[in-house]
Amino acid sequence: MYRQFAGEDYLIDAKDLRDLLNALCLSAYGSEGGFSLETARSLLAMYDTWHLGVVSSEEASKVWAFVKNWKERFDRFDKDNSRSIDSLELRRIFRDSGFSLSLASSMALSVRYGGRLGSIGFDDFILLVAKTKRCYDSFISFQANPKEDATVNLEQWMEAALYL
Ligand SMILES: [Ca+2]
Repeated sequence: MYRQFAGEDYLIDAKDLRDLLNALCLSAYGSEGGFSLETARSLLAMYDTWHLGVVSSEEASKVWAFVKNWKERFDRFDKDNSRSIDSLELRRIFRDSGFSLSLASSMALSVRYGGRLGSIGFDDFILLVAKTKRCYDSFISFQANPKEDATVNLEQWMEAALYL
């Protein structure tokens, strides 16, 4: 299926990735993921180290593994079966994944992606975890030593933050 969506150049851009992930969700879960182009862009950015706007089939399969992993958490922590994640469920998900997120950060994410009611649907959920992971990984890449603050100049910060 990856080849089919990659086209003749064997590379997968954000639009290809969106269509591929929706098709994979349909085949795995019986319903499309409802992924937006913006979510596909952020998923692609996680593996697009050199900012080329494309990923390989192998990288696309890693994106799919990432989506499956977080879909499992989304389903498991959506205790009220609302098909959406509220701020409390979001904090539990991050805690379960071993990713410590401050109360202020998780509240900001809830409002940013879930509106005033903090109700986050699946597509926005995947978008926010992709951006959060990329944001975290960017910081790590600027750290000289683990557990220390990172040193980053304005140009590096802008490039990293604008490609989340
Ligand atoms: Ca819920």
